[in-house]
Parts: sequence; structure tokens; C-alpha cells
Amino acid sequence: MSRRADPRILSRRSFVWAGIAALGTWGSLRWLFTRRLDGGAQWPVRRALEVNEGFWGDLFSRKHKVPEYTADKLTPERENGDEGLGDDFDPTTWKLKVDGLSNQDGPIELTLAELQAMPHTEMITELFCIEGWSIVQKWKGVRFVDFARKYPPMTLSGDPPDLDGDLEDVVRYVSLKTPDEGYYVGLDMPSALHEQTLLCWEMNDKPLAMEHGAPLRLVVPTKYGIKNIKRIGSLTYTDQRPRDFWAEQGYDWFAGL
Ligand SMILES: Nc1nc2c(c(=O)[nH]1)N[C@H]1C(S)=C(S)[C@@H](COP(=O)(O)O)O[C@H]1N2
Ligand SMILES: [Mo]
Repeated sequence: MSRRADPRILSRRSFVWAGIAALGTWGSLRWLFTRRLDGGAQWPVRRALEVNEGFWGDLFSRKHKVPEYTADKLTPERENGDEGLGDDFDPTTWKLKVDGLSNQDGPIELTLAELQAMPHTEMITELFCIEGWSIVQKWKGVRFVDFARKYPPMTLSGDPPDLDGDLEDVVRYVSLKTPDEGYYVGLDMPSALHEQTLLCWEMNDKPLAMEHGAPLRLVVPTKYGIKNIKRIGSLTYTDQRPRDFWAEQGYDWFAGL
């Protein structure tokens, strides 16, 4: 299929419009007006005032970072949501199933030790629950983008992906599910590859507790809490928009802040 006829170009455009539409939702407006003051204006407003042709592109790009905090801003831990976290689970035999890799090598399985051996990072970010509260927590894990460099997603051409480029050739989504498939999240590839998206095994300097998603959870602070799936069992790169637990209950599929 020629590039010009590629329906994905159209759907990328509708992705941008979906994002713009999402900005108009009440949740986004509330988020906008609760941002901390920074340089005299709430920072998204300040950003909007810096009018330039790249504004919309930048807003939805991987370069748009959410604030990170220092340890004095940490708030008490809070637990919410236990879908897919049934008792019938043994973290000691857990492995992460990964599928949709660029090398076409069927699914692989990774141990926590293998993930922890990768270069990892820490960040203190705010998690916004769609119910209207938020918490500031410290996370440790591997950046999704670093994971994806080591375990690259499929491409349409079959060539190795260029994760720093425009992603036109890369499959569009990541599907994440709990081992029992009781909770599942779909992520668009630009959000997955955002530098603040982490696969985490530590929260507030402690190994993840079971109720927070041991042994591995997603932390994606550019999205509402619902996308921050706990206890990841499988990770699949795919060009089909994945099922998403809360989207099926009527919430916005992208659930971006
Ligand atoms: N497996 C699973 N992950 C989940 C949920 C869930 O019900 N099941 N709830 C989500 C919601 S709505 C929120 S706000 C966060 C809360 O994370 P915490 O309990 O670690 O604070 O987890 C998210 N991840
Ligand atoms: Mo939530």
C-alpha cells in the first residue's frame, strides 16, 4: 500500500483531533486550573501563551513533560482499584509476557531480575484519579522507551523501528493486561514512548506492595490513574486499538490529562 493511501495517516489526524476534543472535557479543564503556579501563570496556560506554530504538535508530543517534584512534596500513599488483582497469584513465579516484537520471534517471557538489570530511573510525579483526587509518589523502574529499544515493537515495513522518528512505520498501540486479564489497558504508542512512562517495581523506595501492583506496574503520569495498570502480566505491541477496561465503561480511551 502506498504511503499516500495509508489509512493510518488519517487516523493519526483524528488522534490529534481526539486530543483537542479531550482538552475541552471537564476533567481537563479542572486539571488545567489546578496546576501549580509557575512563572505567574498556570503552566499549561503559560505554554499556550507562548504561541508558536509547534504548539499543538508539542502539546501532544513526547516532549510535553508533566511536572516532577522533590521528596518534600510526597503525599500519603493511597490505594485504589483492585480489578485483576485476585488472590490466585504467585509473584515469585511471575514473568512478563511480551509479544508483537519487531523480530517476529513469537512471545518472550522476562523475569523481574531481567527487567531490573536494565538501566532504570526514579521520578516523583502526581497520579490523578478520575474520581477527583491525586497523590504525589516516588517511582522506580525502567523507562518504557528504553524497554522498547531493547525489545522493539513491530513495524509495518518489517524494518527495525525508528523510535525517535515520527513513528509512521511503528504499530500504533501497546496492550497491557493483568495475568488473569481482569484489568486491561490500551496505550497509544507516543504515550507509551513518552520519557515519563515507566514500568515500575518500586514505590516510595520500597518494593511494590501487592495492592500497588507487585511485581510490575505501569506509571504513566501523562494519563489518568486508570491507565496506570497494576500487576502487568502481558505487554503486546499491536496495530489494533487494544481493549481497555475503563473505555468499555464509557471513559475516554486516551484518558490523557
Ligand atoms: N490492575 C489494576 N490496576 C489499576 C486499577 C485496577 O483496578 N486494577 N485501578 C487504577 C486506578 S483507577 C488508579 S487511580 C490507580 C491507583 O493506584 P494505587 O492503588 O497504587 O494508588 O491504579 C490503577 N491501576
Ligand atoms: Mo483511579
